[in-house]
Amino acid sequence: MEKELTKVSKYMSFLLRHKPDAIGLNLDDQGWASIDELIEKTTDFALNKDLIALVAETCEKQRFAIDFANGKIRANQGHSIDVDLNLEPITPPSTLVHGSAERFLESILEKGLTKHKRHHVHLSESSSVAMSVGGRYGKPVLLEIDAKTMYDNGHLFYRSVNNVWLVDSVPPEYIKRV
Ligand code: HQG
Repeated sequence: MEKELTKVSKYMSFLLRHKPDAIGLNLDDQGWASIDELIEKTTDFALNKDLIALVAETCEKQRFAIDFANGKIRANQGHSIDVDLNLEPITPPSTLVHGSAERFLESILEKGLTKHKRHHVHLSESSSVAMSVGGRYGKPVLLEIDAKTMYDNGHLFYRSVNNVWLVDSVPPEYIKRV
């Protein structure tokens, strides 16, 4: 069952964050898709409402939000396509962390953290989460971000509903390897 849930979670992340066009799924400006349409247009395997709700509910990182009243679903963050999540800037804790891989370190300490294809650079309050995020790309390294000084210097911080901290970039002077 867990394998099935992971498969569906990855599939929905791919569609709702990056490529709804892969199955001709319509997303509105805020990234919401109709659950009925998602089910109807999924032909590779059998998808149903209970499975979608179970994935959204059990997903450890709370990647999805479901609007039951309107029968819609969206990804909480991590998009590469243009969607407006209506996030308001908020004050960050004094430090945040980012997990990356050893092989990216030189470039990061030179250029800072950049968002690549995503909308934001993703930061966390949890070192263990950051280490597992970094470990996806190789030997993980933990970077401490001086969020307070960044904020005091005018950088905007946002927090997704699933507690991922989001910034446009992190210049190198705010980054320290732990
Ligand atoms: C690195 C997961 C070289 C950066 C997580 C990272 C997260 C640089 C990689 C979410 C760099 C980008 C996002 C620079 C940044 N030079 N490398 N100047 N600046 N990098 O996947 O933060 O499981 O786009 O350190 O929980 O790893 O998908 O970003 O290693 O919230 O729900 O370039 O993905 O969520 O990789 O992960 P990503 P990320 P999900």
